[in-house]
Amino acid sequence: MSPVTRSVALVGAPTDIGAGHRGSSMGPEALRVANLGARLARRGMHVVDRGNLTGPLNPWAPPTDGYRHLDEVVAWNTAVYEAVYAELKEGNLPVMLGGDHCLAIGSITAVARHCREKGTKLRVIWLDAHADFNTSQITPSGNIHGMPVACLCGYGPDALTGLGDVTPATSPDVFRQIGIRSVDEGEKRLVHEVGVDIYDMRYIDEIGMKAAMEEALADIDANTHVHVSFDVDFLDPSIAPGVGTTVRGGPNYREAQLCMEMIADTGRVGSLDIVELNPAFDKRNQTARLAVDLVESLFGKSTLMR
Ligand code: NNH
Ligand code: MN
Ligand code: MN
Ligand code: MN
Repeated sequence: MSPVTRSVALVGAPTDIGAGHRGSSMGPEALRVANLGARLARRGMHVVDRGNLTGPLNPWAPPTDGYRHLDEVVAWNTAVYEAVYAELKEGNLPVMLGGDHCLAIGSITAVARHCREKGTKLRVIWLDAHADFNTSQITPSGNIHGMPVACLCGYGPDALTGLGDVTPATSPDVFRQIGIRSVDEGEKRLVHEVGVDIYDMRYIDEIGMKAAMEEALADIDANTHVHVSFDVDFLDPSIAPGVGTTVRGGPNYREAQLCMEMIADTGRVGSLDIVELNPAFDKRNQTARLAVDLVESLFGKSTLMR
């Protein structure tokens, strides 16, 4: 761990604008109730809670031209982009509290700009059951939370691919996707075509979380900024029921903890999204508490005795 105290800024984005279920708008408060800030402070970090961003309400409308709520998604992502960029500029480590996963378009566009300005290499560790690489042409739902990685790589509407200083904000080689087990048909063709590095559950089951993470983290060096985009549906639903889109066969607690500890060991984590937590599906805030526990591991809480 670096000797300097790290300043962490919590930025709430209470919206379910890109999701297929209502309720992830309550995610930021559930994470606060689960003591996210105090837990990180206990780890020796300086924590400031910036409160919540604001944006349009969810009109709960059907898709138009393959997108649900595109204008509102653009508004929320613009707010996230500006807030996350401002924190990075001040030298803080932004933790974006979603909200659904469409908000990663804004946060990662900001991180990508920061990396370009600093001359650092960007690595995005995408923890998710889903690849989130749909486009308006192939999406089965029109829900933009299924599209953020595609948008960040330039496959999406101009208003989302061009949020930042450069279009597109990133490229497929930046991403390492872990825990993937639900990919739509057209989406599967597209991720193969563009070459996204995917560590799916079949692969993790076969070689184990340790070997999979060693590969996924292999080329991180001292000049790398690691952004973790933590979709809580990454976790097995038996331990994390509080999400809108559960998919069986995800990492158990020990695998998820090891995954977080290994990312922490790189010492390069520079920004984080915690998304898709949906308190309307949760039981006694257990999924929020689990997410907080795992984020503590991501920031250096270790079970290691040697
Ligand atoms: N692939 C589906 C879609 O695009 C579901 C996406 N849902 C997610 N993604 N929770 O992480 O509609
Ligand atoms: Mn996702
Ligand atoms: Mn997901
Ligand atoms: Mn940085």
